[in-house]
Amino acid sequence: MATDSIKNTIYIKAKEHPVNPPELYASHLGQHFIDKYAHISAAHIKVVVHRWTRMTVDGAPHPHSFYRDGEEKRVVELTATREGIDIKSGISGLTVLKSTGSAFHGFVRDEYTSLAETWDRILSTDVDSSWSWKRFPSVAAVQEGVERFDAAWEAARQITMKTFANDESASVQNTMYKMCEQILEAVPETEVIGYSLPNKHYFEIGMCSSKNVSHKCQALTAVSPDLSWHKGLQNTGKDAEVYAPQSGPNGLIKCEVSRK
Ligand code: AZA
Repeated sequence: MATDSIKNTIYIKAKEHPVNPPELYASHLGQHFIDKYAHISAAHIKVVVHRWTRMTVDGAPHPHSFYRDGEEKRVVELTATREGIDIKSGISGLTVLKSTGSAFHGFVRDEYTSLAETWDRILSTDVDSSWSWKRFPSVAAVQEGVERFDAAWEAARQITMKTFANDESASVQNTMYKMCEQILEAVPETEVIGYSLPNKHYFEIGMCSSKNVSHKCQALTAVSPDLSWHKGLQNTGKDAEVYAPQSGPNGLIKCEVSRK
């Protein structure tokens, strides 16, 4: 098919069908290609929903004005075939940070290890989360009980934020596993939950002058110099108040948890 015809089809189907929830719109679109063209065996659809939140003006919701309240997206990836419709829903780009309640210790230490153990650190990431649904036999099956999609998105978002905030995190791995378990429990029609979380580090300025000097730390002194040279300023451990966000490389931690 010409991509131009595909583009036209996307517009026309958006006019003919509701675009919310995105899972239903993607199903209509995907099924169309399978039904209409005998030579097409699979249609892959990706829908990205941006945030537009209604403005509050003079204390009242404005009738026609909106703002982009963050770069978080709601994402649907769908494959339609003659065997059925496979849907993966998700969230991407939800940036979160907690200032304490996160540790990382007890990991393998050997001649390749330079990372100091920590019992208290800043934890920050850009959440990329997905939940894959059991196969739907038809668009009608997607349509029936269609409110499941918004409910699952709300639940996944709430579970992600509540667990991130309240968990005394032993590691990114442990916290993300807890999120997956809860989404599987909350949304019975899902089969696989996935997270992909970059570990966005914020280091105390001065940590390289503390007793736990690591090779990695020494390499970062250009970015995070000790502040004690200035009138003996202390900024490590209990005195830490000023932190420097680190650029890459950093860990990208992924998991998938399924029922089986
Ligand atoms: N998991 C964490 O939570 N923090 C880390 C890791 C890890 O695998 N590696 N460095 N810091």
